Amino acid sequence: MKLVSVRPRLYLINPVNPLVSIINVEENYWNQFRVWKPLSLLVLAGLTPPEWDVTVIDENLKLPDYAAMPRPDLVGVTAFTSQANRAYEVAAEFRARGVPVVLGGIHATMRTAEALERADAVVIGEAETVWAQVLADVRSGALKTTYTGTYANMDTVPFARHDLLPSGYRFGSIQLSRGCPLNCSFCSVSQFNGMRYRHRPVEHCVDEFRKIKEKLVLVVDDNLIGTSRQHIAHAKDLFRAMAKANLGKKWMGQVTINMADDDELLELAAAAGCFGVFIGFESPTREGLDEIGKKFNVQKGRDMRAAVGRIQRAGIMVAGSFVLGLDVDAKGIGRTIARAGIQYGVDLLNVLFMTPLPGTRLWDKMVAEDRIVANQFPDDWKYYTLTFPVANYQNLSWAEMLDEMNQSTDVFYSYWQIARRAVSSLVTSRGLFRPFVTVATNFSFKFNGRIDKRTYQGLDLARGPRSAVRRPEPATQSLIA
Ligand code: B12
Ligand code: SF4
Repeated sequence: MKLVSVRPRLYLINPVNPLVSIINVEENYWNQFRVWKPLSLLVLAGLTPPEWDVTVIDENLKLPDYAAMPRPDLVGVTAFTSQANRAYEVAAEFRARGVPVVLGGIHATMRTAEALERADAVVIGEAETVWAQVLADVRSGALKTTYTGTYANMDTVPFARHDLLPSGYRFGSIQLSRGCPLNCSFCSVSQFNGMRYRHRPVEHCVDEFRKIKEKLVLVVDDNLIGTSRQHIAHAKDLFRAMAKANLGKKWMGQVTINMADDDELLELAAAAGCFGVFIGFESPTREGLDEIGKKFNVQKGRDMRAAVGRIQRAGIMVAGSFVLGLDVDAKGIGRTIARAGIQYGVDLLNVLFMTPLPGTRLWDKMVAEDRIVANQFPDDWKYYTLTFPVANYQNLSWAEMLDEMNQSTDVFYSYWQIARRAVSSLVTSRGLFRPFVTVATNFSFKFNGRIDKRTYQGLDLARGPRSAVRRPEPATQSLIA
């Protein structure tokens, strides 16, 4: 049926994960320092022609009463895998009222058939090349079931509509590049955005930064500096332009450890407003890195502690991320990871369970080996937050996985370690901002660990393997210095 409204109404919805809210402020005061704006829908809104009346809804802030809201003409729902079943509930609610629903984003792309059973249309891949067509087809009453977006030309990525969400977010967000060549086994970025870095023009980046109201910004790029000399040169140009524009923002981003190798890069990043970086160390052992395929981290002669120290001396805090539950991981890995985090000197430790997400190399391997245990889909997608065990792990039962996770939190986030980190960042930083952020985020992670422990009590451990298929002799583990 054709849409005759002159100003059709579009709702763009970011569904909440029912188990783990990204920003559970009621249960953990410190989480308010980690409240970021969802970017995909703001970009989609930027791609939407002006005749559409667009409302962006983030269920993480508050669950709306959709029935009490004006009936939209079209609903677009995004979802990471962990949000998929809530996305389907939202879709069902609107479809029951006769409103067409389009699903898009990483999960709908990787599980298109599943999404198509629950929506009128699915946008596969990046939306820049197809969204205008979807809207035109809705208007002419000729919506197709699938639209496949190709990798966007980064000159055509619109400015995100930062004005569309209410205030209340501690962090604004922005994307300056897409893609990653490293293709780690558990990650879907190389599959979804491609193995080549695509950069937005530097002047677009600077101009869009200016449009963000929040003083703190999350740069969502998967690796802001890249891995080759050419990428680093681009990053320097970008940081120079940002510093020159005097944006008055403090931002954090994701990088690889090679950032520490270039003093000029570090200085420029700090001058551009960088106060923190998130680095995927992934595993404290060489065998773990081999398993994941992140050989980049095992470069000869790399001293992780010295590298982290160099970044911190530039005034930039370092959050380290590790994966727990690799095939080479055995009992004691939780403490080993915590000790590696302490030894490297990171300001923050983020430990996640190895989780086969659809579309990754790990998913293909675990499906082939019949190791996926939480497999009642779509309902079980809610466990795919990387904070629940979902598969059959080689050397650890589910109860042991939870125990290892709790141990890593208890060791790294003991009050003594938090106090030690606060003092160390006071001594090495140029001002109070970094020490404050260190303490706030440390408490956020510490108390989220407690919430997780409670959530685990609701997990049906009997579903998981009680004892894992242990290998006769766990391989000797060589720790990365
Ligand atoms: C920023 C980010 C976060 C932020 C989210 C902030 C927020 N409020 O949204 C935070 C830190 C909170 C986060 C959390 C998690 N994240 Co995260 N995150 C990202 C990251 C780095 C960037 C996302 C982004 O903003 N991209 C920029 C936008 C513009 O791109 P996009 O989302 O792809 O959107 C485009 C298209 O997909 C499409 N599209 C998207 N939605 C829709 C909807 C419609 C209707 C249409 C038509 C099109 C469309 O159009 C957009 C323009 O082309 C991605 C990696 C990546 N490169 O995307 C990982 C990523 C999305 N995260 C991932 C994961 C696993 C998680 C966690 C589950 C675990 C974790 N890492 O801690 C949690 C979620 C916890 C929970 N409770 O559910 C995975 C998801 C994989 C999957 N299959 O689900 C990713 C892909 C990274 C990876 N390693 O694989 N994340
Ligand atoms: S985990 Fe990071 S480095 Fe590895 S493929 Fe994903 S984005 Fe790239």
